[in-house]
Amino acid sequence: MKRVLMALSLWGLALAQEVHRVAITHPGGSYNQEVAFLFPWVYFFSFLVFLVVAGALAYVVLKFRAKPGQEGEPPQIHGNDRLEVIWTLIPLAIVFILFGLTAKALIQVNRPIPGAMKVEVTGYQFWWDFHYPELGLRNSNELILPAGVPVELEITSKDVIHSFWVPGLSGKRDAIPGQKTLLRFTPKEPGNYYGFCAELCGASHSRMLFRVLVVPKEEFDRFVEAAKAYTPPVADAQGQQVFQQNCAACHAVQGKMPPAVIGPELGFAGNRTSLAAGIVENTPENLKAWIKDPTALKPGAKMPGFPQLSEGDLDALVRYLEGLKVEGVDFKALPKF
Ligand code: HEC
Ligand SMILES: [Cu+2]
Repeated sequence: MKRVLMALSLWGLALAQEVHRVAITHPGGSYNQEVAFLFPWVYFFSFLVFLVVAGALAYVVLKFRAKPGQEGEPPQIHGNDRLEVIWTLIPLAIVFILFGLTAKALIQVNRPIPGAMKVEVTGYQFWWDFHYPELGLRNSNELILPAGVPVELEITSKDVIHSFWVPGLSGKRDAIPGQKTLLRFTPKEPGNYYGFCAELCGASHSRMLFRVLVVPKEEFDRFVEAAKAYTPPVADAQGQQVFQQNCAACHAVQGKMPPAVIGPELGFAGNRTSLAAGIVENTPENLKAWIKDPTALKPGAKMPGFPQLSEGDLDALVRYLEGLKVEGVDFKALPKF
């Protein structure tokens, strides 16, 4: 009884948590619109094949079953040329139709889009870096994109093989060290899309998530303008000092690409909807817990814990980090996909 109650309360807890809507068929962008177009065709032919095969089986079983009073072997049938030609040609036609439709979709999703915005995506154990070379901006773990504008992602890795996957927007692409793979799509529907690392990459592979924030074009432009003119605000002077002493060796707060990268960019930490590569909501409590002991949230994370910092220093640090943001944009209200 106790066990049942415990299982039920765990289940309730899971329900109360945010439900991840990982919709592969959600046509949130051009790539998934192609995929969503293919799905009904594949289902239609699968269902047709099932009906014909199951129907033929049922027919044969009924028609040729042993009847009362029947003795010995029934008459034997050895082949039927016309039938054999038919059941070869029809499946062949189905394969060709599916091949044609798939080839069309593949060509469509891989076609270069003129005027696409470039973003360099780099995978690290266990987080993602997003650099906009044309804009001179950088953000980590949350890729901000304007709705209706085509993008070209140049994906790579700095350590092991990862894989970039946003089910609501596009297919997967491997992130391979020393190699660039391209992924192109046009995000259409504004939203907060869940992203995943889809290649086993170490102890916290399952916690190597991220978000893609698709925002209306005007909001994106406003963000870019403010981000270009960004000087990291100092919401708490003591917090800034603690940061300089303990964190600045690994983290930058300028929103730009530093020459050597160790940890995620924290320039727009206050604008983030999530923390630590999309694993928890961006709240002061979660931020504090992360700084104290990152590996409690993410085993194997390559950031040391800071249990030695006093409560006062930690709170000041959190106020400083949450203050690192550009004003006038709100990403937390975006619907989640
Ligand atoms: C030795 C380098 C190093 C130091 C020092 C360091 N970090 Fe980190 N930090 C990292 C790495 C690496 C990650 C990414 C971990 C992961 O997600 O797997 C990270 C992640 C984070 C994140 C989550 C980032 C995100 O995009 O959500 C925050 C917040 C953070 N660090 C804050 C701090 C603060 C505050 C300090 C100082 C008290 C600090 N870090 C010190 C390397 C470091
Ligand atoms: Cu990974």
